[in-house]
Amino acid sequence: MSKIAEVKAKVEAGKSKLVPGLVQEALDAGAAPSEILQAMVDSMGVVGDKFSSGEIFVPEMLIAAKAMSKGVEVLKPLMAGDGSTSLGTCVIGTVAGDLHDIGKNLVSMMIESAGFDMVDLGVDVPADNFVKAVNDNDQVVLVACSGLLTTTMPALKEAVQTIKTACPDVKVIVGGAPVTPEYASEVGADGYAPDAGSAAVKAKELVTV
Ligand code: B1M
Repeated sequence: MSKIAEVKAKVEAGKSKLVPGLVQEALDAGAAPSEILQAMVDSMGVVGDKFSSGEIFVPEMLIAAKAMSKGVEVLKPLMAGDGSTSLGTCVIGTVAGDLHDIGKNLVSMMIESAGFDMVDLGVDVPADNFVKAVNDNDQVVLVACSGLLTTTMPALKEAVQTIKTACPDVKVIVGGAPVTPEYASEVGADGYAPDAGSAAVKAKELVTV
């Protein structure tokens, strides 16, 4: 089994203690950080499918997510930008009622690497807290809202509308598996991205045009 295949298998199995070492071994064997990251994202897809089919339950999903987060910690320094320029501050969070943070953390990492200073509000963030963070921090030019559940799409809409009403000069970007470009524009977001890499590209585009 290749090192990357081992990383993928151990993330799926939720082996938090083994994953960081295996990620390092995959790097030492010459694998690109993006390749290892994609393998771990694929693992979460497998975990989600197993959950949907009733093969595993919430605790197994949770330990797989923890294992992936441990692996991402090893990759983070290799994917972050050099911090030499700043495009301004980006406030990021997962919307109210939603506890999923892996995708949000990857998006945060990539937007940071594009040249933003990040203020991460975590998960389950009420709409007003995004506004408070815009007002409490210097040079906030962008707010990034993540949502992973179809049931929290109304919270995403409320977040975007609350932010745009209170802070009309700040751009808002949204994303997450159930979010579509149509939904993003319907709720009044300035931008949408399907994944972390394109979120960084879109973020830069939104504040530099
Ligand atoms: Co949950 N969960 N979960 N879960 N979970 C999903 C999302 C689900 C699809 C699983 C399934 O049924 N197949 C399903 C949602 C169904 C739906 O609404 N359509 C689901 C469910 C139902 C639930 C619960 C309701 C289960 C229950 O309790 N019965 C519950 C809800 C809790 C809550 O939030 N209130 C729940 C709980 C959990 C855990 C806590 C156990 C755990 C999360 C732990 C954590 O995040 N720290 C968990 C996990 C791990 C998953 C799956 C397996 C993996 C999610 C993940 O991290 N994916 C997930 C199944 C799946 O995704 N296939 C599932 C990897 C990550 C890199 O992808 O987050 O999509 P993703 O992020 C991508 C893009 O979406 C995008 O870029 C990212 C990277 O490229 N993106 C953005 C994300 N945010 C963006 C923002 C942007 C732009 C792009 O701009 C701002």
